[in-house]
Amino acid sequence: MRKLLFIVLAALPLTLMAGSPKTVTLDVQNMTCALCPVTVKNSLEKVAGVRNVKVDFDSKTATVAFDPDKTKPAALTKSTTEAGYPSTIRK
Ligand SMILES: [Cu+2]
Repeated sequence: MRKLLFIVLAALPLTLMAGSPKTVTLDVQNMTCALCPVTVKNSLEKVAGVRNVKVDFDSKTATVAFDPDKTKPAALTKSTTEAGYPSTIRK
């Protein structure tokens, strides 16, 4: 029991230190109607490590906050592309 407590306490700082989220903006193609952003958002939220997605239909962009330890921007563009919306990372 004591040992378990020690393990929990020892692991705590690691969780706190785990990569702070990064944010990228994607330029998304093929969004032609009001429902498209929903599909794009869903496809991005499926990716493990994604924390928050905001899709803007007017500017045809998706802003994605993600955990860099769990995923990378290439996985995000791949996911929207597979959903039918090729995207590129805005630099
Ligand atoms: Cu649509």
